[in-house]
Amino acid sequence: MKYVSKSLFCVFTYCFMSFVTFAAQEESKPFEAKLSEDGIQRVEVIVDSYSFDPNQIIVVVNKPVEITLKSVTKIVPHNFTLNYPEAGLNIDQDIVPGEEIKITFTPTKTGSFEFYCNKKGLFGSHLKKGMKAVLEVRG
Ligand SMILES: [Cu+2]
Repeated sequence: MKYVSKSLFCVFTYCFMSFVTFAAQEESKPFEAKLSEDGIQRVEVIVDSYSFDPNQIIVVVNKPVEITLKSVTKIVPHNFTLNYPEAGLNIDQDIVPGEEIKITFTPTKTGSFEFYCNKKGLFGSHLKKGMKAVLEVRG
């Protein structure tokens, strides 16, 4: 009997750990920005607690990018920080709950650049809760 309960405990632990690992893996949702006739690459991003959707934005280097940030939260303020001045990326923009704002910039280097929310709640930073994403600049 003791053996059985120990086995059950192991199975339970294994299932639980698998679930934790699965939950921790963030699904990548790549999105290629659309190049408009006016030469601007546009993309819409849904800002929620605690995510950016899409969380992987693909753009082309040396062409202006316009990101529309749509907050879908009612109370929680968020932020968009993209800080790589050497690549033409230098944004620190707060996003009021429920509002929609546009940010524009022109990436001057190729590479993968992380952006995130710099807000902190009672239980830690939004970044630690996974509120980050990637801007991929291609040649
Ligand atoms: Cu946030």
